[in-house]
Amino acid sequence: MKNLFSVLRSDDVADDLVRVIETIVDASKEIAFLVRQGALAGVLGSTQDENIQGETQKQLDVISNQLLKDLLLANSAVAAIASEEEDTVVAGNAAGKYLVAFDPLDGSSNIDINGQIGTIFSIYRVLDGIAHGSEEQFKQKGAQQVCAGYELYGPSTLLVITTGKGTHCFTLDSTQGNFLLTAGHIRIAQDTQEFAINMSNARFWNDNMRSYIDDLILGETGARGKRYNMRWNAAMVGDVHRVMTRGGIFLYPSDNRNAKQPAKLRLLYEANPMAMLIENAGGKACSETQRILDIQPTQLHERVAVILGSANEVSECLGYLQ
Ligand code: AFP
Repeated sequence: MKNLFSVLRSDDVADDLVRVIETIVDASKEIAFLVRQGALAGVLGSTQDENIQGETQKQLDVISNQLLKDLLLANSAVAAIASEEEDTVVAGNAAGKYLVAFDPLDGSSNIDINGQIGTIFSIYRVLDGIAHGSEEQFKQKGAQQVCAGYELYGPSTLLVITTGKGTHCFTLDSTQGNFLLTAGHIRIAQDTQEFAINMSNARFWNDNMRSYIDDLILGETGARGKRYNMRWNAAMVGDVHRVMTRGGIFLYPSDNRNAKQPAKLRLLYEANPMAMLIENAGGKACSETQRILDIQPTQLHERVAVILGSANEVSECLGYLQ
């Protein structure tokens, strides 16, 4: 079976970018070990601190963030990092060519229940003529990413990654410590009968989104004429991986719970990397108004509505919204 680095080389990925990916993979192996040890490693439970998102940090959020931050900033190819758990950008080597944005542990509410959790990452090239280590460096459209991926810490530890030449899935062979190719050039089914959304927010959605979801629930008795099933992992990595594996549509729409914060998911280190992965697997990834990879970021931690997955189903949903 091919390993990660032979696939990256066959995709002509530059050596210094391979080194950055290798650093992320090394950190994720450490995180995977700690996740598997759970209570035995003393990594469960919450800290007394809140992050810039206003969320109470779990111990594993802090540990995962520190691992990725330390290893990436020690890599001379990395000019700066941005993290869900960091208030602002952390500068690295001024001569570095790459920027890395990441959610060190996505699905934190699943940590203490032994649920699916993961790491999401996104890599850009440094922009010339913009201050080293500035937030401006990270305000690049998702279409500018040179690499995106997630690690899923589930029954097996998976790495799903794209450098723009298809989306590939690797499984960690824990006997040797290598990620081996287990699904190359993933193709997401264009149609689906499975949707993922947090239904408890239904009363806060706009009418068009409610109408779309109502028709999914009506199934063969309603406008869509076919039955739909529902899943909700409460961890984007788990829901997106199910979509990668058997199709589906994942939605976190805007809602009116908090007028100052209508969307929940973060653009830089959740929506953009997942959008690049989904599009490279033949799927579609949009906000409620446009292609996610075309969005021009204005703030480091900005949030965006997310509708992604099987291309035809995403188009159907957008038809209700427009
Ligand atoms: P946490 O990392 O705080 O658990 O949030 C996970 C997440 O950002 C994303 O991974 C999930 O899809 C979504 O939030 C779950 O949100 P709800 O808890 O509102 O369902």
